[in-house]
Amino acid sequence: MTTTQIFDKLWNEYTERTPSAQKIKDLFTNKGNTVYNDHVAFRTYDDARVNIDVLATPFIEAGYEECGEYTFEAKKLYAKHFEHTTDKNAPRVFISQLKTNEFSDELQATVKRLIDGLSEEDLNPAELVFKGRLWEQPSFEVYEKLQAESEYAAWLYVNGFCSNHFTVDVNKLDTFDSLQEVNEFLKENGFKMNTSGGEIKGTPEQLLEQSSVLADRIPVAFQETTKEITSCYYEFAFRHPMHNGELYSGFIAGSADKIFESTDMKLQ
Ligand code: OOG
Ligand code: NI
Repeated sequence: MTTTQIFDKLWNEYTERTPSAQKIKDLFTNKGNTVYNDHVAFRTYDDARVNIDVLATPFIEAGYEECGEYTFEAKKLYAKHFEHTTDKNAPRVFISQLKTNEFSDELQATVKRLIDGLSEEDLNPAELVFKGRLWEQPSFEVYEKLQAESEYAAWLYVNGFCSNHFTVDVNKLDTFDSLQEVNEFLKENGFKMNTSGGEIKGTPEQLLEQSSVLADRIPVAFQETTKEITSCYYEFAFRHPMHNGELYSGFIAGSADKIFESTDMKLQ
């Protein structure tokens, strides 16, 4: 698949789960902007059958390479970011994984059981990012046990493999000059921002400023009952130039740590 085909398919699936993202994109477009993506993100468990490197397969095949790695001690996560080697307009890709062996035996057994239940076809690396939840209809009891240890683990149990967020490249918006302006516009239009660690994560000195809306909530049919659970969210990024004049292209672990919380049920 070409880069365009990959991101078109991902966007279609993402906006079905995240109606707010399409609404926000339309608001920008109606004001005369063309919306470009800064990056798209994915989550996974660190099991060798589905880890970051496996999820990265379609991107590597389309010409991406690994560019940076990040560790999140408290949340027990590890992440890598990828960039296209030649197409500078292709969005960056950010993939994180849960360090399962730092959690309870029960959590580790649950994750192993879910992945053991998948077929070879389910596990096709070229397709995994498009597949969503591949395992059992979720159990609310299992969900709550995972959530007690990790919001990320519980979110992934329900939502599966999918683009967790797209990110608007604020530098390329014609009618906005700063992330502050974007945030005010979103709030005027009734969207709720993730305020964990402040509405804007990162500073001009860190060369990357980021904000995000809280994740949408969608009804999930658990085995026991139907509940509204967070799906995905939309992020906004403004990059500053480095000494050589080029825009900074990496991520900031301290900011990312708070952006992850956009899907936390506790913030809703
Ligand atoms: C990823 C959170 C981090 C960023 O841009 O720093 C991130 C996630 O929520 O899966 O996207
Ligand atoms: Ni992001």
